[in-house]
Amino acid sequence: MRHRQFYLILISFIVVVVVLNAFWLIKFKQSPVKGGMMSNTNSRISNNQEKQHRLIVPPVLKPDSIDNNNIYYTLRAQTGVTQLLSGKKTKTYGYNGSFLGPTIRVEKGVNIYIRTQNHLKQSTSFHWHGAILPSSSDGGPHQTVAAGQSRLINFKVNQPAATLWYHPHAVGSTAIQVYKGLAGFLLVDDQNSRRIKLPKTYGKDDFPVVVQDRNFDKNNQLNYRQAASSNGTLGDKLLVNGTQNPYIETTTKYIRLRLLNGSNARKYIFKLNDGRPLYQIGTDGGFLKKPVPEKQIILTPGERAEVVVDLGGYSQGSQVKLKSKESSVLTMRIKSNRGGEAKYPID
Ligand SMILES: [Cu+2]
Repeated sequence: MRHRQFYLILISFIVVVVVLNAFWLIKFKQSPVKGGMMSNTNSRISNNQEKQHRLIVPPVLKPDSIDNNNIYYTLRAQTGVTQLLSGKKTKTYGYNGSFLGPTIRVEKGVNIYIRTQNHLKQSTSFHWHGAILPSSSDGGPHQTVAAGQSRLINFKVNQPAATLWYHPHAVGSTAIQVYKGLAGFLLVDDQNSRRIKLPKTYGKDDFPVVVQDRNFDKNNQLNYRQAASSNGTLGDKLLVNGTQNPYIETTTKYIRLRLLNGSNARKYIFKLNDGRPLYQIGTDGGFLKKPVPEKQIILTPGERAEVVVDLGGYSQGSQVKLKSKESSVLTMRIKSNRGGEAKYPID
């Protein structure tokens, strides 16, 4: 009798385990988001068919004051609500606004002071990704600013022109805080970047382009814990500067895109939809000596690449798309493609 009971319990246990396993296997296979290790590049992004929206260009942060070579800024991490998708707004984080942050634009050689303020209900840090600076100012995992507190950071900009970015880097909360919207561009200019014959009118022929995949729940909320995967958190919707399926209207022959992979785990393979080359002019560290035509440019999270798109060969009224695999990243609607210049190498 005892033996029979034991076997009954054992068999029920095995049945439960088998059923649960089968359930997870089916769910696992169907989910585009948690598709395992390979999904970092292969899982699909599904919002190509959404209505196109004009690309949001983050504003350039105005200094609080300038005194000789010292420039003072205030950067505030805060909560907000943002219209990211159609329908319900999304609860988000942002710097000096509800989502992402303003572009901080500095000249090599200046001394910058940034009053970093944490208006979140949790600690955060302010990390300057790619900047060459003293570790005491870098906002690494151990240099957090507690909720409600602020901290003045200072460093001298001491590197060549480059596209850098800032984001939180507090231990244990970096991924979720970036996911909710904390990220912004830090652009360094120098004599070279001012003199060089490349597109450089911000928001007109020179665009910051941060590419981020996100997973929204049915209430349009960013539910990181639900989306999180130990293989790297992926999303099935693509946001570019917080814009779904964005376009720009171009009015010059050359367009410069400062591509930043601001995603948690996804790798992008950028290319033009008609196979024409992208001219890479910069990497994470700044300008290349000369432009390099590339059929595709791969960026993993955190990486940047500056490219120039030559629109000279297209007819007015046509459009060209920057894509990653089958996903549309940015549509360029060509209003006019005369004027503007792009010359290299740097002499
Ligand atoms: Cu970083």
